[in-house]
Amino acid sequence: MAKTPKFANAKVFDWVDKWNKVCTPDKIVVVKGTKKEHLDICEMMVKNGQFIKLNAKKRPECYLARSHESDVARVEGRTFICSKREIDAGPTNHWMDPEVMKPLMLKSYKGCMKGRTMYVIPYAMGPIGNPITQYGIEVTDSPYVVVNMNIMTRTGEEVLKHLGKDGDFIPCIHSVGAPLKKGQKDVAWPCAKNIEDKFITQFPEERQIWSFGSGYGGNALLGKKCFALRIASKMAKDQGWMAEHMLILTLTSPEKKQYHVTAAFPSACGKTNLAMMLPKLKGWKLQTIGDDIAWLKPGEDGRLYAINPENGFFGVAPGTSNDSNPNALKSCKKGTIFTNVVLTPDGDIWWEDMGVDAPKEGVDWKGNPCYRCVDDRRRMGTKPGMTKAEVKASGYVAAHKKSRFTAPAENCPVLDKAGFNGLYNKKPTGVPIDAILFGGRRPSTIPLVNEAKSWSHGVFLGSAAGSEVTAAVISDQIGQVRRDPMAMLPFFGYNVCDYFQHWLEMERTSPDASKLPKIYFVNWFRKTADGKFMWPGFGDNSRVLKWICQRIEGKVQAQVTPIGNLPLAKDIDLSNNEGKAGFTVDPEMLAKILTVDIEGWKQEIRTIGESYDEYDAKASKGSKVLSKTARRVPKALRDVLASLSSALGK
Ligand code: GTP
Ligand code: SPV
Ligand code: MN
Repeated sequence: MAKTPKFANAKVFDWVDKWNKVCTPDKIVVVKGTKKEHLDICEMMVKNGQFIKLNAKKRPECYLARSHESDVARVEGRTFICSKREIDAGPTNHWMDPEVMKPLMLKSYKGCMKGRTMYVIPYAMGPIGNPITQYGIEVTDSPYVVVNMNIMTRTGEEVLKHLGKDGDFIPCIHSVGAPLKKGQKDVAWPCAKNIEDKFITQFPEERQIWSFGSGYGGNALLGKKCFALRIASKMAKDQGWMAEHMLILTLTSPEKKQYHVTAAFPSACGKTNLAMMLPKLKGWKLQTIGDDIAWLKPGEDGRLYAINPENGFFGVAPGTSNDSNPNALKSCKKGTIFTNVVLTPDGDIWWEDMGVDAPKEGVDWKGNPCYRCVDDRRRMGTKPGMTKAEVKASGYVAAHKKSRFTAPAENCPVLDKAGFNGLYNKKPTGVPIDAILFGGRRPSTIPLVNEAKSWSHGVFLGSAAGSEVTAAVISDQIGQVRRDPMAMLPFFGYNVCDYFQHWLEMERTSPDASKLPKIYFVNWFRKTADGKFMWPGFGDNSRVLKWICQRIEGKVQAQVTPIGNLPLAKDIDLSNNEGKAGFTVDPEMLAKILTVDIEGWKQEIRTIGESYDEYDAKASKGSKVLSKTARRVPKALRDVLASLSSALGK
């Protein structure tokens, strides 16, 4: 057995020592967080066949990993909130009694690191020393996790130094769940192959994270969804702040006025794209602070101040192109880890809709050869000579649909360095937020942008966020809206009804509620009957951001409607970035996405009500000992729904 190293912090020692005894690794390495150590681990993984080093001229210090076919995304069905009482996990989470879960998982962890190295990763969520920042220790047997955590969080000795003797942190344990026998050769992507053997477990009251069996993304990089959203949302609820699935951006007007905006869109609905967008409007500048998670704390002045707790971008690869998101592509130029994309013969990477020609042949995400289509330079098939139609019909993609890049934030050409470092006016407060956006993929009904009439109306709009189900997801639910309140559905660390109440409380407990951010609901995804996007999206979304800034300044009027305040079409700036007219959106189309679809909204109200009813029904199940009212969708939200319903008429 390996000897547990010394740590100045007794709680760190106890955590590492406990898992050393349970998991019995061959060796323990405490991650220092230096660049040399990072590259040494990457090179070791190359030797072991777990990484492919990319062409150093084209992609310096970049590597490609191919995951096991069973381990390509978060596993929501195996994600558990283990609060003591089921009611505290709420109607949207999988719950298990911690007294049952712990022994069960301990059985899996027993001897699980045999033949492997146990890494101890001290990490910070946020700039080290910032008052909003929190700390974690992740014990893991995955070098892939170590190098991804090095990019996604601030890791290493500095964190241990900051923790000192008694600094607090969130203890995390992770194992891929694949011990090695003596002399057994490792595989390229070790993990538990059966889905039932995977566990992504949060203990919100004890503030611990136990993960087993998966090596992928949010399942394994425990600082991200497990800590920064599930555990942090519970901490935030207890302590009066907010942990949200939101990007943070800084927008500067031609008059040099700065605005800070956060936006919560469900997974794969455009956060990374909006966070790094190139505005199409002359004189407007956009900078990135974060692309996935925001922690917001109320200041004494009543404003909400935000930091991005992360240090890198774990972005969706397919669709990222020079047209859609040039800044994301530039962020991947060096020091990036790619997972499940195509390897080109010259040691570079490629994916569908990257906006560049596919190589004549390459290696797909499964490690099999793939070939450029004969009639489409931007698509690949499994055999030479295939046509685009043949490939489309087979459903084949050469890069996995959920393939991702792990890129250092510092690579982003438009990073707002001060904001990213948690500074505002040189003080470590985080940045004051002017507007909060909610959104999702809504092919019908939901207008381009809708301004909430009040904070509680905004909370209502957030609670009703969601995306329409497309054929790619669940075929028998096509056209239905899957509600994803505040884009947090997979990430609530506690009861969703209490979470709604917490949002409402932010206004009630604010020292000056008039200073809270204005709330908007945006929808870039309206479609025509024949399935075409009605709004160009991407850089053109700057036109919507400008309108929002003008509303904040009180510079433009709005159409006051029952559902909220919508722009007058004339107030959406349609000039291009040379300041000339040139933007092509059909005026009829624009008018349509700026109009209240009365019939659509009646249907909308019905289904929002149904989602509330479902939370209520499940929330009161097994809650005999508790006050039921505290566990139901707050009355304030029901009131908004009722008044909207009567305003629209039957
Ligand atoms: P997670 O990292 O999973 O949380 O996703 P995300 O919210 O960061 O989504 P991302 O920005 O990676 O976008 C996902 C997909 O949405 C990509 O395929 C984009 O091309 C597409 N997308 C993003 N913005 C727009 C837009 O304004 N219009 C349209 N039509 N598509 C968009
Ligand atoms: C998401 O699914 O919202 C992601 C990817 O950002 S993961 O980190 O895997 O959760
Ligand atoms: Mn995300």
